[in-house]
Amino acid sequence: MDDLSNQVRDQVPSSSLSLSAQRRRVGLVYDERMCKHSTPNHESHPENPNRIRAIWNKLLSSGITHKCVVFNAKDAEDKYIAAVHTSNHINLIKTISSKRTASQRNRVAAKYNSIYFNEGSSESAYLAAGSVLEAAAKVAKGELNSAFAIVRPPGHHAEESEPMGFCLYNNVAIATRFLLDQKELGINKILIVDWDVHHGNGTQNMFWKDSQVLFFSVHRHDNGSFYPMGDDGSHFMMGEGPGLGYNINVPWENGQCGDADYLAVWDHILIPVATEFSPDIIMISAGFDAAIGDPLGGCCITPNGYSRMLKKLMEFSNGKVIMALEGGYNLKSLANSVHACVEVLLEDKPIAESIEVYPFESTWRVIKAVREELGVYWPVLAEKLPEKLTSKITPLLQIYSSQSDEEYDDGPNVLSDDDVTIPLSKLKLSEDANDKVAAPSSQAWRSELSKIDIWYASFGSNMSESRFRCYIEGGQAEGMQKPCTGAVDKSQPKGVLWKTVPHRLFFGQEGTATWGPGGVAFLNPESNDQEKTFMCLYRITLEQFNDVLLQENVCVDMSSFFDLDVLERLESEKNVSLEALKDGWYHNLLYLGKDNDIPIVTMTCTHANVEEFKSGKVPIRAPAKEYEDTLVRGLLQGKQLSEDEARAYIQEAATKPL
Ligand code: Q9C
Ligand code: ZN
Repeated sequence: MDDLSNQVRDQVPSSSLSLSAQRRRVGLVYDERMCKHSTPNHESHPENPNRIRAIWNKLLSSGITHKCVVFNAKDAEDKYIAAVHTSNHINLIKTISSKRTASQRNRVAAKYNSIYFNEGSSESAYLAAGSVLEAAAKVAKGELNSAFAIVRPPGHHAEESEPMGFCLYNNVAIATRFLLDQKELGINKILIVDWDVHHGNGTQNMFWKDSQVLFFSVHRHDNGSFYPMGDDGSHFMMGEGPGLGYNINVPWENGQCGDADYLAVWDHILIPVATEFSPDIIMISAGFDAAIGDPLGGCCITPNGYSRMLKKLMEFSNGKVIMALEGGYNLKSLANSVHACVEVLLEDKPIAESIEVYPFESTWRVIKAVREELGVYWPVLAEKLPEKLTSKITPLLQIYSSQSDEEYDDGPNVLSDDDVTIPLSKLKLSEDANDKVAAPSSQAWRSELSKIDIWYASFGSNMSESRFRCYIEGGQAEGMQKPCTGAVDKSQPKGVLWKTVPHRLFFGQEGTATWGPGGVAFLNPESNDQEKTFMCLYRITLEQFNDVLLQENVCVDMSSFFDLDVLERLESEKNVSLEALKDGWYHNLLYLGKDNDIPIVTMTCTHANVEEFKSGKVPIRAPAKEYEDTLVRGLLQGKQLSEDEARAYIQEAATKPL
């Protein structure tokens, strides 16, 4: 633990209290010792110590820790762990670090599903469980209003008698059982909300027959083919005996679910049931692997989405909420999401409105199915949802299999391509869905930027016009992993123009999900008179350009955009790197002059990225065949080069040293 955090350890934040007497007391537990659990030979693994470090650094650097009550972890006592785990299991976790050699530990780990152990595993596991328990006890006693336990290893897959899915002890289950067993706390009903992208199988089983614990899990199920595989996460699993009806699963059919989908589940399942159940306290199994950009989840909840989901839960139990970290493997996205949640717990900032998006059709199908099954036990779910509501959908053009669990790379969202495009207009849409992408007040920048035209200069697959138009109109080209949502303003480009620029075209990166092994196109932001790159310019509004940028880059935080200030800076400085999009590979804006007094702008990697390519840190690589073909097609359509010339042009860009 570092100095900064010690300043606020166990202190009432006095300065802030005097400013606003009603500030809520929000606990934060973090302890560097939970970083000791890691893979034995430093093999890379998504569940690694940097996860909680990234969160803690983000909270420290934002200054938010000073508004919270920070406390250190302590070991969970065996007697509390024993209330949900067998003594064999406790024995395994307790002794795994001290009593065995690395190879013995590996052999034990291999007996379990998705588990590793090292010499620090026991200590971390005890601290993770102890932290959640301590946080829960403090909230239950009223010492804190709410708390966030930044812990690892995670817990919700851990079963009574076995570790599983990166989880050793079931931290949330241990704390939940503790709260119910300490009768003097007066807690009789606990709602567990598990929003990790994976089903909380361990927690479900531990409270299967228990009516004091309402376990609610929303997760990818993909018909039983998503981790942890099988039927446990289906909505037919509703509990047993006295616990019947107190287990609610919302199983997604596929990935891609985002804010609109989750909030629809909140509005039409979770919140009505929670109102009826009226919990004394809420535990959140807060995994952030359904967050945008997560390499395992394939879903896209934004920090704002998490804020709104959490806010709705704070209306219950007088806001007594304990959040415990579970999954979440994109460090940026993870840290931003946790930060957004802590802000909500503190209640000192209104939650931003966001653009209105509708759930997928499959989301309504799942919601209806869950309501139908659970309506037997929760009458509020038995009513039929109005057609008017469920017809508001965003089309899911192609159900794609998730990025496989093996694929831990959170690489860029690159251009993908083909000319076989399904335009949004050809899709079966309800009347509403087509014309209703509302632009509420928080999107006020749109009207201003819609008045400015710029030339968007493309050099990659976007040179192919039909492909580029997916980003404007929405739609999906064959071979694309997912449809583009398009821009809010779907009007056609006002002009197309070809130009060459004195910049180096090159191809790099290992590969992409869409194209397999092979590089994608970049433009060296440094100009060089010896070089010549063909560019296809589209005249679009600055508002549309922002929507293209968002689709091209992994966007985690939508707080800043390419606005008029940026445009002004760009004209004088030639280069502006957009911080808000810095996770993407195309967030560096490059000014390429004017045509007809309209600025020409492209997006590429940064100078720093070019250095990484030069040093070999990121590989230079020729494009995959399909990707090359698309570029060639664009050049031919634009009548810039013959096929042979186009191939030679790509060949040279792909092979000449940087
Ligand atoms: N082929 C949590 O998010 N995937 N656990 C294993 C094996 C395991 C995720 C894939 C995913 C576990 C807490
Ligand atoms: Zn997970």
